[in-house]
Amino acid sequence: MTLHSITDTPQWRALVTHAEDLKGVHLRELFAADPDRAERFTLRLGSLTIDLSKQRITAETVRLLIELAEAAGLRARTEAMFCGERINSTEDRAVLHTALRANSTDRFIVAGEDVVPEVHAVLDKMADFSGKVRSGVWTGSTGQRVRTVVNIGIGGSDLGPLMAYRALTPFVHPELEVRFVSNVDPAHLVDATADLEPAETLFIVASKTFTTAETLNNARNARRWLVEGLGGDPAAVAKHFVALSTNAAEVAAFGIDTANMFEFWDWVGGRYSFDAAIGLSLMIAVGADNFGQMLDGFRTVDRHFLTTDLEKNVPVLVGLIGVWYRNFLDLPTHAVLPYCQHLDRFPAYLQQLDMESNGKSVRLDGSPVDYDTGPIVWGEPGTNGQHAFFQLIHQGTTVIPSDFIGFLHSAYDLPPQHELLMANMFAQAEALAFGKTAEEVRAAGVAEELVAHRTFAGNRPSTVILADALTPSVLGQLVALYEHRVFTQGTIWGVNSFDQWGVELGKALASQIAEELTTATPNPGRHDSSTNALIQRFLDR
Ligand code: G6Q
Repeated sequence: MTLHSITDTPQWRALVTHAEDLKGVHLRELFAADPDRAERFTLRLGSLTIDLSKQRITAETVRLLIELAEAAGLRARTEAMFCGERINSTEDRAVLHTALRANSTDRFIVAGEDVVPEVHAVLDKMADFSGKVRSGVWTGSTGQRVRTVVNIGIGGSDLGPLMAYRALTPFVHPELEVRFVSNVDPAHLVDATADLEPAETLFIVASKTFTTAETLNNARNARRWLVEGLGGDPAAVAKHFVALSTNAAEVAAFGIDTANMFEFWDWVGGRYSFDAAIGLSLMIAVGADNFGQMLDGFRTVDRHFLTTDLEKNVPVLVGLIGVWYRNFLDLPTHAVLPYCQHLDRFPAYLQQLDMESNGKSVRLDGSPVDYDTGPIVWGEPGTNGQHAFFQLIHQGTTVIPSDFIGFLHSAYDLPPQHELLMANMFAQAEALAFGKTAEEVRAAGVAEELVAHRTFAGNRPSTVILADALTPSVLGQLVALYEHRVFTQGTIWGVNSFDQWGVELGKALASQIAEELTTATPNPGRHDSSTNALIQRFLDR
């Protein structure tokens, strides 16, 4: 049975009409018409304050978007996710990353079994191991304590822990460092280990499937580096390698004792997995208490998302505003601009979360969509971006809805730099929304021939997210907010946000050519003339 397209619904059509009405309306007019606009469109969720007032929306826009969400069955699909239904239909899996941050009294059922006890058993095992590494009780094969942890993983087994480790830098154990190796480019592993002592190094091989070529190749070469560096005894591996995986057989085949394996489950997607075992490097760095506070932050937002009316539901509202821009105002990209150096990898993390989840062209039943789906997500921390691509955000021909994320307090006391940072953030959001008219430019005494160049149209929308400080809990809240935003949008678009066949394709594609390159036996019958020439050029090197 082919599903009706969401574009056929009266709710969608009402939004098309509404967009026509609102297209010519400037944020200057919306603010002038409603002195309470900032208050009206500012929401609170846990420790987060979310100011949506500089979005190109009215109360009517929100009302119509919520009707669309209801027509798309958002409430029912949310409940289905939390109830452990197999909503990842193309892989026939439940989607229960929310169970990873459950309280021990919560129940999350997969195939008739409550998974919370298992989740807590793994968290306890992680806490025990992390504590031993942090205190020096866990030593390497020569009895020396671990100084550096190297996480070897890619995609979902890299971006989450890497982003969170950097975000929580002030919470990291002063005598420990975590490095992340993901790329199969030998430079990544070689550079990351160049100045390390094998005796003081712990490798964490993070791979849900334990079959990912990049990770296994890096892990094999890391093992060689370790064993050679420790006098050639392979027994050293047991004290220097642990695994994070769902695949015990492959972990054992690699030579890691499964007693040193931290398990997760097929109902956790890679990009949703750093609050489970994939976060082990993070837990070692910041300790189990901070990790637990991060999980509390996630849970705060999960509960809000599951139980709050759509009208006041923050992930739902920010998700719907994204749909509004993508489908009704035809804006193809979304920028995430943290004014916080510790969130420097947050945009990259969100790129995977969002683009891998909603970068889809068919609906759940396999029929093609007749509307746009996931936007291009990108960004960099401010103020750096201001000196680079912000020019296009201010004056380019593509309007880019942006999220500004900032904190009232810095982790470091270095006056007046934090004030300056935040002043920039507030000023950017203000300038994007209100712009500068030609009259204002002239009034400032600008020469007539420069007036057009120095005029800013404004009406460029943004969300401002503020929190007191970037604590573990706040980080969990932020990530969960974006996770459920992505879910909301995927539900409106009727796509499966939990598969990634494009990634699987990438994994398969390279293997044929890799064989030709490593064995120096080209197989021209397999490829086009361009690919054959490239392969030959490589083999002739
Ligand atoms: C995430 C994706 C993908 C995956 C990597 C690594 O949702 O599935 O990014 O995380 O391809 O896979 P493994 O963890 O299995 O090595």
